[in-house]
Amino acid sequence: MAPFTPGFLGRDRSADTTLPPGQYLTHDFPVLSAGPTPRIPLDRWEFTVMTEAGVVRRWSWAELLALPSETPTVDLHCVTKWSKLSTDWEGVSLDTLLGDVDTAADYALVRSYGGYTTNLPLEDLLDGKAWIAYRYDGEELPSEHGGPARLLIPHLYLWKSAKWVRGIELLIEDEPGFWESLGYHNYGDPWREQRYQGD
Ligand SMILES: Nc1nc2c(c(=O)[nH]1)N[C@H]1C(S)=C(S)[C@@H](COP(=O)(O)O)O[C@H]1N2
Ligand SMILES: [Mo]
Repeated sequence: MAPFTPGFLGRDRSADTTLPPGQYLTHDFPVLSAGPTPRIPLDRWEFTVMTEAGVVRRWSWAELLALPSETPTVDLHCVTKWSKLSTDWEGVSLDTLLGDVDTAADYALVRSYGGYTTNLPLEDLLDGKAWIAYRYDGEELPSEHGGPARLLIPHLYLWKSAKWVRGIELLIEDEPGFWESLGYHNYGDPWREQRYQGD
C-alpha cells in the first residue's frame, strides 16, 4: 500500500504555497460567463459612477483611455477553484475614477452591460486594489474576457471582477449582486475561502 495518496504525491506543493486554500494552478485562461457576451460599440460605450445622491459622472471610451493607466501584474482566483498567477493587465485605477467623487457611501454595486451585477465595500475599490482594465497580456482585452473593459479586483474571487463593466453605484446600504443573491459569499476573500454564504 502506498503511504500517501497519488494525488498528494503528485502535487507541486511548492507552487501551492502561493495559492489560497482549495485552489489549483492553471496556465490557460478559462472563460466563465453567466450569459451571452454583449457587444458594445466603442462610440456608445460609457462608464459611469453614480453617488447615493444621484450625481452621475461619465467617461466616454476616449476619456477613459486619456486617463493615466497602470499595468498591474496580479494573481486571479476563481471560486470554481482555478487560480492563474502573474497575469498582466493595463487599466485605470479606481482611485483615479473615484478620487474627486463626493460620497458618504460605504458600499458599491458594479453593473455590467448585459445586466450582471456584483457588490463590494467601497473601500475594496480604493488604495490601489482595483482597476477598470482594458488590456490583457499586451493586447486589447478580448470580448469573452470582458472587453472592451472589465473591473479587475484580484484580492477577491474573480466573480467580483465584472466583465463588460458599465458603471458603479455608490450605496449607503449594501445590495447583493448576481452571484451574491444566489448564495455566494457576500465578500469573497479567497484567502479565507469565502466561497458561499456562511463560509
Ligand atoms: N458581466 C459578467 N462579469 C463576470 C461574469 C459574468 O457572467 N458576467 N462572470 C464572473 C465570474 S463567475 C468569473 S470566474 C469571471 C471569469 O472571468 P473570465 O471569463 O475572464 O475568466 O468573470 C466574472 N465576471
Ligand atoms: Mo467564477
